[in-house]
Amino acid sequence: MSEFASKTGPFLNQDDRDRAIQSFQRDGYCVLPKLCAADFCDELLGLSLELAIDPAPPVEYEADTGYPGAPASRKSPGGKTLRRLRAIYDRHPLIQQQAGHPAILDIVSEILEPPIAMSRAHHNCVMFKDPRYGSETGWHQDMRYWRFAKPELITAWLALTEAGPDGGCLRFVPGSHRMDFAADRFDSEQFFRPELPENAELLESAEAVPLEVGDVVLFHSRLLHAALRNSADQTRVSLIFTYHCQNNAPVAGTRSDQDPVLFD
Ligand SMILES: O=C(O)CCC(=O)C(=O)O
Repeated sequence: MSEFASKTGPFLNQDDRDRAIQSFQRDGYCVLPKLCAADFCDELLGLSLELAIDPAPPVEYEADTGYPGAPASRKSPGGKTLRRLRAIYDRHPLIQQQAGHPAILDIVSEILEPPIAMSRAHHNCVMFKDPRYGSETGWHQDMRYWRFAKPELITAWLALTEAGPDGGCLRFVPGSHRMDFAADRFDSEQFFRPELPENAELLESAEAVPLEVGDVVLFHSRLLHAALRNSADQTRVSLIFTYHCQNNAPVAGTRSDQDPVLFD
């Protein structure tokens, strides 16, 4: 697994930074353990839970996902269990602080080409996964839903609660960001078809990536990833942003085409 020690400060030391970048380039993801301080994560978690009470739109409920394990409709038991508080960047300055985390921008700038932008259209959310009604997310590449000039984006996922193997942690297929897949290896909803023998063989190399509070995982928009349901006893909460080069523009008129946040 791509994991290495980090300092508690906002910047990584040179060795950890180099190893993070190497891991990312090889595997398509890297974990930055304890990148965010515990008290900062506490504040972000408190704020997220507060915003989740009678949440202002845009939001996504479990019933809206249509994923395995999701309630059938918003009217079904658990149907209005919150899955995503969307457009989170513009909701609070504390959240903006995390989006502009200097170590994340530094690593992303090294992998992509600066200056960097953050997409308001994709992720840009607090994601919840409830133990009772939280659904499973099948194998997919985020890039199959996004439209940019180049398929080169990086997502930063901060754990605000523990996300262990029982808690629906992310699973990745290392190196899949460098592979090309024929369209028929995905279903009509753009999920990778686990029943195909060539897909099943590749999925055997998948790694579960448990995170503790304050850990950040960076992953490539072409990386195959998935997450099971949450069978732990607490809701999983994470704060998620996606970055790209400012010169890698969203395709006009698509869902990706929203004014990004620009970082100098
Ligand atoms: O937590 C999950 O179920 C995975 C979510 C995910 O992969 C995504 O939103 O792209």
